[in-house]
Order: sequence, then C-alpha cells, then structure tokens
Amino acid sequence: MKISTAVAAAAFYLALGVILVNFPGHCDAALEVGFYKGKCNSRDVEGIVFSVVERRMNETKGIAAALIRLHFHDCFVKGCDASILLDGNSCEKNATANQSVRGYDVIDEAKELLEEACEGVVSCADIIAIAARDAVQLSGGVRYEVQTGRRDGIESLASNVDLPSPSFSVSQSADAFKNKGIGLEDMVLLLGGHTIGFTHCSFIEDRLYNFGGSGKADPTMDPSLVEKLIVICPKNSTADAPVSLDQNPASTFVFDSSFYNQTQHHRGVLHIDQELALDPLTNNTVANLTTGNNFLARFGQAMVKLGAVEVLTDPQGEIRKSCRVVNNKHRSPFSLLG
Ligand code: HEM
Ligand SMILES: *[C@@H]1O[C@H](CO)[C@@H](O)[C@H](O)[C@H]1NC(C)=O
Ligand SMILES: *[C@@H]1O[C@H](CO)[C@@H](O)[C@H](O)[C@H]1NC(C)=O
Ligand SMILES: *[C@@H]1O[C@H](CO)[C@@H](O)[C@H](O)[C@H]1NC(C)=O
Ligand SMILES: *[C@@H]1O[C@H](CO)[C@@H](O)[C@H](O)[C@H]1NC(C)=O
Ligand SMILES: *[C@@H]1O[C@H](CO)[C@@H](O)[C@H](O)[C@H]1NC(C)=O
Ligand SMILES: *[C@@H]1O[C@H](CO)[C@@H](O)[C@H](O)[C@H]1NC(C)=O
Ligand SMILES: CC(=O)N[C@H]1CO[C@H](CO)[C@@H](O)[C@@H]1O
Repeated sequence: MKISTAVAAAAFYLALGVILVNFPGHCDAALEVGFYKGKCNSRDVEGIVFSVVERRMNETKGIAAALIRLHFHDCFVKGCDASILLDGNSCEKNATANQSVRGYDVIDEAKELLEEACEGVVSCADIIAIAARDAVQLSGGVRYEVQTGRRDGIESLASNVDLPSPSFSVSQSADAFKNKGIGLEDMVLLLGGHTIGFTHCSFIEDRLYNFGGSGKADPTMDPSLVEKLIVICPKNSTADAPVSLDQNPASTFVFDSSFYNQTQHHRGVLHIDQELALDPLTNNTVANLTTGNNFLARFGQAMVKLGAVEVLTDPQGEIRKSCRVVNNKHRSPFSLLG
C-alpha cells in the first residue's frame, strides 16, 4: 500500500515535471483579456488606442493593413515584444524584410496619450496588439477579445529577422509557422490578412515576367490578371508601384473572405497566396474559407495565437517610456533580461 502510494506519487511528480518541461511557453498564461482594467487611473486603455486607430483610418484607410502587418512582423521576430519599434541602424526595422512596414507613428501617438493617462503602465507590445485588433474590426472584420499583459523587449537586431519569404512553398511556410507554435490551419487563416493592403511590383515581377527563370509569367496566375498587373508594373520600371493584395476591386480595404475566393480563381498576387489554394496541404482549408465558414471569427482566434508567440510577461522585459528606445540606453543592447 505504502509502496504503491509512493510509486503513484513519484509517477505524479514525474508527470508534472514532464508537463512543465514540455510547456516552455507557460508564462504565456499571464496574458489575459482586460489586463489594464483598473490599472490606468480609471482610463480606458483599449478605448484610447481605438480612437487613435479610428481617427488615423478616417484619414487613410490603408493604415489598417499596415498595423496588422506590424503585429505579424513584431511577433515573428523574438516574439511580440515591440522589438520592431526600436530605432537604430542595426535594428529589426532596418532589415530588408521590414523596409515597407508602416504605422510606427500611429503607435507613437497612442503611446503618448497613454503615458499622459498613466505613466509607465502600458507596454508598446500591447499597443501593437490592440491596434491590430482595432484595424481588423474597423475594416469590417470581427472584434475579437485581445489579450494583454505583454512587456517590451530590450533587444532588436536586424540579423534576427528571419521572416518567411513570399516565394516560399506552402511547406516551407508551414515550417516557419510551426517554429512559432502555429499550425497549418491557423497559418491559412492568418494569411487571410492579405485580404486588405498592398504589395509592390518588386515582389511580383518574377511572376509577371520571368517565373522560375522561364522568361514567362507564372502559369498559375490568371492570364487576365497578368495582363492587368503588367500595366501597373511595366517591365524594368523603377517606380515599384503598389498592387492590391485582394484583387477584388469591391473589397480592397474590406476585411472579408474575398482573398480566398481570389486565390481559388488563380488571382492570388503573392506566390505564397496562390500556392495556398493549390497545395494539397492547404487547398481544402482554402475551399472551406472561400464559402465563408465563419472566417472572420476564426481569424480573430488565430490572431490571439499569433499575439501569444514568445511573449515577455512580468517580471521580464520592461514598459518602455518611448516605443522607439529602451529605457536605460546605457545598458548593453546585448544583455538578456528575460
Ligand atoms: C508566409 C507568411 C507571409 C508572407 C510571406 C507575407 C508576405 C508579405 C509581403 C511580401 C507583403 C507586401 C510587402 C510590400 O510589398 O511592401 C505583405 C503585406 C502584408 N501582409 Fe503579409 N506575409 C505573410 C504573412 C502575413 C500575416 C500572418 C499577416 C497578418 C495576420 C500579414 C499581413 C499583411 C498585410 C496586412 C499586408 C499589407 C501591408 C500594407 O498594406 O502596408 N501577412 N505580406
Ligand atoms: C471617424 O469617422 C466616423 C464616420 O465618419 C465618425 O463617426 C467618427 O467619429 C470618426 N472618428 C474619429 C476618431 O475621428
Ligand atoms: C539601414 O541599413 C542600411 C544597409 O542595409 C544602411 O546603409 C543604413 O545606414 C541603415 N540605417 C538606416 C537608418 O537606414
Ligand atoms: C530590361 O532589363 C533587362 C536586363 O535587366 C534587359 O535585358 C531588357 O532588354 C530590358 N527590357 C526592356 C523592355 O527595357
Ligand atoms: C469570386 O471571384 C470571382 C473572380 O474574381 C468573381 O467573379 C466572383 O464574383 C467572386 N465571388 C464572390 C462570392 O466574391
Ligand atoms: C485538394 O487537392 C487534392 C490533391 O490534389 C485533391 O484531391 C482535392 O480534391 C483538392 N481539394 C479541393 C477542395 O480542391
Ligand atoms: C469548414 O471548417 C470548419 C472548421 O474546421 C468546420 O467546422 C466546417 O464543418 C467546415 N465546413 C465545410 C463546409 O467544410
Ligand atoms: C533600410 C530601410 O529602408 N529601412 C526602413 C525600415 O522601415 C522604416 C519605417 O518605414 C524606414 O524608415 C526605414 O528607412
């Protein structure tokens, strides 16, 4: 009896140890919905961010897409820790993959108002996550409950930037997402973010003129779309014009499931977008989402998962005073604090 109890206890603690060791992300548990309730002098933190995003979108609708992409690029490099916001020559924001990321000034504006409301309380990483949610909602998507409680990192290096490339295959892209703990279906949902926003000619020139060195257009692109895009992106032009990611002109700025319908009609703009509809790993999910199937709510859930990637929570990291610089500039940027 005694021995079997001891064995059971040992087995229990062994199992517990295995569980703890197997969940290195267990500090993610500290993220919660409404983390700032009652922490900002009775001010509504999420409401303050919402008004900034709303006003900026009233001026420029396209800023919504920029804010959603900013969250993705933040979370995929060293976790959602606002490392993308730090200024400096060798910082993430100066890496090639970041060169067209926009929206930094929107985050600055929200941060300024929040510092006035309650100094040193709201992290830049949370502002990005809240702003991305608001951008989705204000573009016609579903308002999902955003988790907060992230803290800001103190390291940002361009050499850390290793984002998936638009010329990746579905399985290469799936590996990149899997490394961040995000599965195949969530990857397909998150790429649905390409239902708004713009790319540039330089990202699709190969598909129009010299796909895989063939000297021809990508055969998976609808020829009428090729014809349309070569007008926007003339051969050898240096203008690098913007091109809508969702080629349904009725929903350029609308957060809807049109992206999936477009890819099913061979009208995906980026190579990876088109591949989602063709690759047997993802084609069924794309077909499912084309007919709606609750895309908007499912996208929100996928964004919550994206927002939990490798986050810092109290007591790790810091609450930056300015989103562009770490609090103690004299501290070595290479020191690791959490
Ligand atoms: C395999 C993964 C992904 C790749 C390869 C990729 C690639 C790209 C590229 C090349 C652009 C155009 C950049 C430019 O021309 O300036 C872009 C834009 C964009 N991406 Fe992604 N992306 C990926 C995943 C995501 C995810 C997960 C989201 C959000 C949930 C997202 C949201 C956006 C948005 C909203 C834009 C438009 C930005 C704007 O208009 O400023 N992307 N992406
Ligand atoms: C944005 O525009 C809408 C519709 O015109 C208006 O109701 C709202 O008050 C504006 N919001 C801000 C913050 O300017
Ligand atoms: C960014 O990187 C380029 C080289 O990639 C470098 O020449 C430049 O000085 C860096 N800094 C800024 C602020 O652009
Ligand atoms: C475009 O540039 C390539 C070399 O990069 C050159 O061979 C070709 O003739 C140019 N085409 C036009 C239409 O100027
Ligand atoms: C799907 O895309 C095709 C091709 O652009 C278009 O003709 C059709 O109206 C779209 N369907 C929906 C439901 O948006
Ligand atoms: C997905 O691809 C597989 C393999 O090519 C095919 O059997 C299946 O019918 C496709 N599904 C859809 C919805 O097109
Ligand atoms: C679409 O996917 C959802 C979620 O996986 C599933 O519940 C639903 O049954 C699917 N619908 C169709 C028509 O395949
Ligand atoms: C090298 C380079 O162009 N870096 C850019 C990164 O993104 C920021 C914000 O858009 C630009 O200001 C940088 O010039």
